[in-house]
Amino acid sequence: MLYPRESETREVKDLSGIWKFKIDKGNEGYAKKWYAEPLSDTILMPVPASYNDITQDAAIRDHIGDAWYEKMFFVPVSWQDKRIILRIGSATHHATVWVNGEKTVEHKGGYLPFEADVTTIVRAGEENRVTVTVSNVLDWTTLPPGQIRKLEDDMHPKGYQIQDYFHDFFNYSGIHRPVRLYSTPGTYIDDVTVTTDIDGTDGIVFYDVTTAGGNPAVRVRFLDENGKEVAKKDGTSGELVVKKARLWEPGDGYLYTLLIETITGHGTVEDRYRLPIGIRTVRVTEEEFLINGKPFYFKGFGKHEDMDIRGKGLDRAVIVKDFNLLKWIGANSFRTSHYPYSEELMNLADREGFAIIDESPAVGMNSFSPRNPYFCEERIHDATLENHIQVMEELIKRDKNHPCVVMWSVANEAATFEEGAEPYFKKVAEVTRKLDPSRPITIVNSSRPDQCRVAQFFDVVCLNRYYSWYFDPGHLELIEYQLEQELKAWHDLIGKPVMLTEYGADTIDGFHQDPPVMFSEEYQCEFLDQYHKVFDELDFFIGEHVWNFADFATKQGITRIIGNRKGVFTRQRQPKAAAHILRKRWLNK
Ligand code: GCB
Repeated sequence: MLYPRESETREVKDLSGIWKFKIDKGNEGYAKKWYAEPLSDTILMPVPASYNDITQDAAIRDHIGDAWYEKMFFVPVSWQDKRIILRIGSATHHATVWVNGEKTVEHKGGYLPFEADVTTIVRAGEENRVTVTVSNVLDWTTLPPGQIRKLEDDMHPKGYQIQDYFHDFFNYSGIHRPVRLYSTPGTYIDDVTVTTDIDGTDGIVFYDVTTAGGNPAVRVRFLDENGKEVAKKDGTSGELVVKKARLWEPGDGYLYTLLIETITGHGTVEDRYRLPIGIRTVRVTEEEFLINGKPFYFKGFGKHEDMDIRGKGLDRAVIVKDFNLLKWIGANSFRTSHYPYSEELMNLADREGFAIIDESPAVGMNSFSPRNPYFCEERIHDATLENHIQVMEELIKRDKNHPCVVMWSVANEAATFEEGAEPYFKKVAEVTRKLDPSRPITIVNSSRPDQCRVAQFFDVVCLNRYYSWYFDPGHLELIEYQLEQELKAWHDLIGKPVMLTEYGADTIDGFHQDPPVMFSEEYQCEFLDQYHKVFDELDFFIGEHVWNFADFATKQGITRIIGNRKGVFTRQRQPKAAAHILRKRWLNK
């Protein structure tokens, strides 16, 4: 799926801004056809943003159900003869979109884009109305899963219900990424898939373009960063050879441009699209993760899209600041825990040269108890698997051409020790590999090595471990002993490289205790040092992602002190003491 980019033949109009908004308290909007007329009794709401923290109203923050958005917009007169697409970067978790009262698209899944062809619905040169309904309800088929639970005891008023979800971040909702209109010619470039290889000093670029709305001839040109043409070819697919290619690598995000053109019978260019391309390879051996044939060691974090006020809404100031902090601290990579991040962020990661483990929103799939399994008819079942496959398809369709994506993660901390998890993840792994044979795949695991039933389907063992936090809290002296044993056991059993995708300790900035005590800055520092001692001894160990980059919002609960505080930075991006420890380590590693 192409990211909307302007060109000589395409225009983009951003509908971000202040929209009208209301929550549907009585769950009556669909039945009463709120989309048919302009919405009434609305408040103002920024787009993109989560709606939860924008007002002073706890009922809006904690609303379960539909929220309605509306915006009036003009379609430029010059688009009269164009194909016109309405595209939503993401709406969390389920959206229905109407234009001028007509239903155009529905989408399930809160973290991926979707679009509708509105050519025949919008009126160029006149005012049009877009209405978007966003639901934040999770069930056993959604990723992440959840359930609405009625509390029907005498402690709760009649009809009282809550939404359970099993992931550790706040269920922010709303239109989280930009809403855009874009135009293309009637015959247009629909998609392109690019993979790259290296042959000596040459870069090899394989491309495959699909067009729609006609059967035009296709021409591609390959340009370097100065706009100089370094290769070209005619045809919808083929191989380009770039002599003495400058490779994309972590820390040096060099990007070429694949300029794709469709040509009509008369030789005129009809459509034109420019795709940034990094030439690089990724391979995994039994002990190493190789980028461009060189061993790569992951230094970085599990992150979140999360910030005061805007919640999970895209904020360019925040993402640029985060990249600056990542560079400052000496990180070279991160994981999009626990869902696909914005396309705008992915574009920046290409440019800034960060390696990304790109994760699906399959999180919170861990067991209630061994006797109450998660992978069973009542919970994670065939319909969940079907949706999981659909999400992997959409994710790979969106992110397949990003050089920054070096590995797909199909899930975080699922109950991989359960019997039902085995066929489930075997299938997810098979499909993911087929969708993209060019990248390694992983599942982020928290099971014990002798109990996990799925690690063999994946290329890298990614582990989340909390020794001296959730296990033996306060016993920093046990980390070395416990961790070393476990990491070796994983490698002996699976014979694949191992990395830690989470290790961390909640730390309230400004709390000090020496000798270290849990929640103090000293504890976080000592905790990390102990883990690092072990990492540095193991040949098959390929990386460290601290949990988490920054403090982030969670649902309320007795173990969360206004959110999860395992950040190395505060939620406002100020460094805790541990940031300096990591900086010293990573800049020298
Ligand atoms: C985990 C989860 C992550 C949590 C973290 C924690 O294992 O993968 O989503 O936030 O632990 O802090 O408990």
